[in-house]
Amino acid sequence: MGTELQVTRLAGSLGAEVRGLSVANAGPDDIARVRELLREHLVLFFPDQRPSIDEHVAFGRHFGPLEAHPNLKNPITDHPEIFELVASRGGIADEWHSDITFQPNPSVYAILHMVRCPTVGGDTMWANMYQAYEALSAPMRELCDGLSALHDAAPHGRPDITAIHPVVRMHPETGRRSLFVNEHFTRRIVEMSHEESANLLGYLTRWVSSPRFTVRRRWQQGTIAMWDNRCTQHYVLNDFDQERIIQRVTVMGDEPRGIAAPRWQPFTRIENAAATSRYDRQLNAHLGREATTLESNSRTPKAAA
Ligand SMILES: O=C(O)CCC(=O)C(=O)O
Ligand SMILES: [Fe+2]
Repeated sequence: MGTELQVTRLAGSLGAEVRGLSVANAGPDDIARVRELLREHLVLFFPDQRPSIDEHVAFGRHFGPLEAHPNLKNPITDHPEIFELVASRGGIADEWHSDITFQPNPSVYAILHMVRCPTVGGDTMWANMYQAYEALSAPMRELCDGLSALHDAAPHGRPDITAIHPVVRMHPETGRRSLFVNEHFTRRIVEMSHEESANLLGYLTRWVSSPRFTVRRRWQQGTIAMWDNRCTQHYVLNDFDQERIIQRVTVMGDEPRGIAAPRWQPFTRIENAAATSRYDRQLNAHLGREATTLESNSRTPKAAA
C-alpha cells in the first residue's frame, strides 16, 4: 500500500519537498506516486533519508537503467552505478546544465544523496525549462522549434565526444515542450553560423537561468533530491569552503525528440576555407564532413616533395 505523503511546494516555478516516503523501502505504489509528483514539480526533495549505497541504487533501478558517469571517476566509492562529486577534489557543478547531454541518450532522472554538506553555502538551484520555453515570444519559439544543437564533453576534457539534440524537446510523458540547450555542454546551433549561434546560445543560456524559473535548495545531510533532466537544468553555488560530498544515481533513457526534424540544413563552410573555418571544425567532424582549413596552406613534407 502507498503511504500518505506530505507534499510542500517550494517555489512558484518548480520544486516540492516530500515527507512520508522511505526511499530505502519504496514499493510500487510509492514509485508510481514519485513519477506523478515529478511530472508535476520536476524536482523533489526527500529529507532525512540517509540510504545505504545499495538502497540508493535499488531505488534508482525502479525508474530505469542506471549508468555511472561515462567520463569521470569516483573519488571515494567504487560502486559502478554511483557517481560522486567531492568538492575538495574539484567536484562542484557551477555551470547551468542538464546531465550528460553530450550523449545520444542523456540522463532522464538524477537521484542525488547529500552525504556531507557545508553548514552554509553550496546550495543547488534548478530551473524549469518548460516555462523558459513557454515565456519566449512566438517568433523565438518558432525559430527554436526548427533548430538542433551540438553538445560536447569538453568540460571533461573530451570535446571529441559529441551529440546533436533538438533545441526544443517534447517530453514523452507530458507532451510539453522544453528548452534543451545548456551553458555547460551545448556548443553550437547546427543550422546557424558560428557567430549567429554564439549570440543565440548566449541569449538562451542566460534566459533559462532567470530567477523566476528557479528554485534554490539549502541542503542538509541525508536529503535525497530527484529531478527530471528532460525539463530542468541545475547549478551549484560555489560559495563554500567546507567539504561537500554528493552521491548520484543516474537513470538513463530515450533519445530526446524534437517537435519535428530540423527545418534547415547544417550551416558549415566546407569550401572557401578562411580563418573562421576553425569554428566549423567540430561540427564538420561530427557530421563526417571533410573541410579545408588554413592548415592546408602550410608547408607539409608531402607538398615539399
Ligand atoms: O552537487 C549538486 O548539488 C549537484 C551536482 C550535479 O550537477 C549533479 O549531480 O548532476
Ligand atoms: Fe548535474
